[in-house]
Parts: sequence; C-alpha cells; structure tokens
Amino acid sequence: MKRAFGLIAAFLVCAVLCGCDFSIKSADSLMRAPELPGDYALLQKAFAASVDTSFKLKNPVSGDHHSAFVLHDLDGDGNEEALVFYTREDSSTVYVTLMRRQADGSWIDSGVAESPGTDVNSVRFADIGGDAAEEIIVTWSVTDIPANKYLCVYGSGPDGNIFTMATELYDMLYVTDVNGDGVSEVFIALRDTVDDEPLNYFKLLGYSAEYGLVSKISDVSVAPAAESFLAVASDTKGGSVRLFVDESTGNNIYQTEIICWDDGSKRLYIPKTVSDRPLSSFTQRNVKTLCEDIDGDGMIEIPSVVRLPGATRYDPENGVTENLYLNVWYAAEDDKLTDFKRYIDCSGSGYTFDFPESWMNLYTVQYDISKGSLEFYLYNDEDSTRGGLLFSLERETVSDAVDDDDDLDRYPVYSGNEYNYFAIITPAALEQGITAEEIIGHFAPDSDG
Ligand SMILES: [Ca+2]
Ligand SMILES: [Ca+2]
Ligand SMILES: [Ca+2]
Repeated sequence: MKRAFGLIAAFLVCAVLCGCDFSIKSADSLMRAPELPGDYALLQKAFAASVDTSFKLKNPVSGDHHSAFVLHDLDGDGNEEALVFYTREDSSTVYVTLMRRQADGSWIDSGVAESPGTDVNSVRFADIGGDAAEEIIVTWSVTDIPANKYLCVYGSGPDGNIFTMATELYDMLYVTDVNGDGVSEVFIALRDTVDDEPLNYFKLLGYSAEYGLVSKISDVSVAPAAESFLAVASDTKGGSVRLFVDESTGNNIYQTEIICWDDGSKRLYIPKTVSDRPLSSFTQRNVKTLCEDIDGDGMIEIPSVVRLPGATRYDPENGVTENLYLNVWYAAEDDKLTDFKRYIDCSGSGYTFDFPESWMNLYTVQYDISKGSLEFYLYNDEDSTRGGLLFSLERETVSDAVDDDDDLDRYPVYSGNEYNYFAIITPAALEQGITAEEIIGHFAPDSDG
C-alpha cells in the first residue's frame, strides 16, 4: 500500500509539473539546475506556481553563483532565502523573484523586481544599508548591446519584498567600505565615451538613509579613457582608502589608476604629481601584470617597467639584441610613486636580480638568454656608452658542476635543483664597493628553482 501511494504521489508531482504552463525549455532548465540540498524540489514547485505563466530560467554567467536559483541568508536569521532569475513568455526582460521559506518548510513568493538587462552576469551580497541585512548586487548585460552593462542593488524590506535601490551603468565594480563608516559602498569604474574626449569615470555609491536608496556619494573622472578595466584592489593609508584600478589603454599597454578617498571633504580624488600629472602615467607597462600586495604588509604595490640605459637582452640563437627593461614595483605616496622593488626579470633562466635605484645610470647589464647569464658593466651616462666589466652572474647545470675551490674569483650565489649560480667578480667591482654578499643579496631564485 505504501509503495502504491509513493507511485501515486510521483504521478501527482508529474501531473502538477506538466499541468503548469511552462515550456519544455524551462523544464529542461529546471532539471539541469544544480541539485541543491534539502527542499529544493519544494522551492522549484512553489516558484513555478507563483509565476503563473511559461518562463525560462536564467543562470548567472559568471561570479560565485551559477544557478538561476540562488540561495542565501539575506537577513542573517539562519534561514536561507532564494532568488530566482527568469524571463516570462515572449519577453526578454529578466525578473528576479525573492522566495522565502515559511516555518512549515513551504516557500512563498515574497516579491519580484525587474532588471535593465537581458542576461544575468553575476550575483553577490553585501550589507550596503548598514542594517546587518545584506543587499543583493546583480550585474546585467544586454545581449544586443554588449557594452551596456548595468548593476542593480536590490534591498529587501521589513515586509519581506524585494525592491530596486540603484541601477547604474558600470564597466567594473568593487565593493568595500571606502568612507570608513563601517558599511560597504559600491565603487564603479566606467568608460564614459559620450563626450568628444572619452573619460575614465569613477563613482562611489552608498546608502542614503534619507531616501532609503543607494545613490552617488562622489565621483571623479580622468582623461583619456582606458580601453577596458582589468581589476580593482584597495588598501588603507593614513586612515584613508585607496583604490587601484588596473586598466588596458590599448596596444598591449597597461596602467594603474589610483583613486583616493579624502575623509575631510568626503570625496574621491585622483592624486597627481607636483607637475600635475596623474600617477597612472608613471605606471605604464607592456606586461599585463596587476597590482598586488607583493610583500603581504597590507599595502598595495603597483607594477611597471623602466628602461635601463645601455642594457640589452641578447638572444644569440636568433641573433636578436633588444633593449632590456627593469621590472618595478612602486609604492604610491601622496603625490609620487616610490621604488619598492626594481629588478631584472630572468625568470626564463630561473631567477630575478634586484637592481637598486642607486645603480641607475652608473651600471648597465647584458642578459644572455641562452646562457642565462647577466654581465654588469660600468655605464657612462653622458655619452651613453658601456664601460668595463664589473661582474657576471652565471649558471651551470648541477650535473656539470666543476670543482671551483681553487677559483678565487668565483663566488657561489645559489644552488638549485637544476642549476648552480655563481658570480665572477672583477677588481673593478670591488673598487665600486660591490661585494659577493651584495650580489647574493640581490639574487632571488624562482619559487620552483
Ligand atoms: Ca534569512
Ligand atoms: Ca562605508
Ligand atoms: Ca605591500
């Protein structure tokens, strides 16, 4: 009897599902949605019943959530709420319905909001309103106009419904507490191409208790516009938040725009040098390296490259000699960038070599990529010529290692799994005060060396 009842129940579920007027496509989407624990089937049924027409689920295409059903505890009561993204019948408008679970385990439709887009990009959660309940940040794109990307901030009110707190165009967004009041804001980077001279436009959105909405706190712009934004990082210096926006300016050139919060005037600003240039103009590089906190002290460093006068990168196999650039990590000060680390990237040869700023225009180098060696020379800044050899940094495979106990000019630098590195130091280097210890101090093997 029990078994028969089970079969009947299964038939009834089928009948209920088939009875609903949703398309085969939506049924497919429902079935393909990742299996979620617990009462997911109840949620699906309750949602389908609440829509009262055919619908098609829309899965977010990026971000942390990939199902059209997004479960998250918005109000922190220990019970997950559900967001469902979908289109109805023949319209491309995407809706988001908020479903809440009742004490008896059933789900009810708690409200619906419209979107400005036709595709869901990503869904994330943050307390923007400062009431401990989290807001929903959804990014949208428009199929026909891919450049039009929107973000919406949705709140859920005391009566449980869902409502739109902000709709903004954006290219990249970043959520953090910028103004230091303990509540997150939404920071937006946007390419503004409406005017003759396109701008990079940066905007801070925060909660306005007066209107119960999320609106503009401050904005700032700078020209020329980037071609695209890559990433945002932030740190806090002197009590004020700084935002580092990595961008592509086109032609494989990348740079970092720095935007700071001024706590006195409660505004964003773009720090400039004493000669009124934005700091970004000193961060241009031909490698797609992003800002990061390279030493883990909580402060962001900015990557760049600088030409080392007289320095070459020599590829004997192809007979090519190119200019050699130093890789630089800068720290941002108020109106300038200061060297944090400046080095020769010989990662193709298993190491990097720090090149102190005080060596600039005094010494230069040739990197032989086939031998993996660096030869350091004196450099005459006035007539841009290379002088005598100071020292060389060379390597040999471990299996070819020679007994070097008798070679007084040969100083071991590092022994790796594959290669031994050593320095040959001339009297000219010693005259310059360059010692084996200093050379060893500048050498850093790759992490897998
Ligand atoms: Ca909840
Ligand atoms: Ca804040
Ligand atoms: Ca750091």
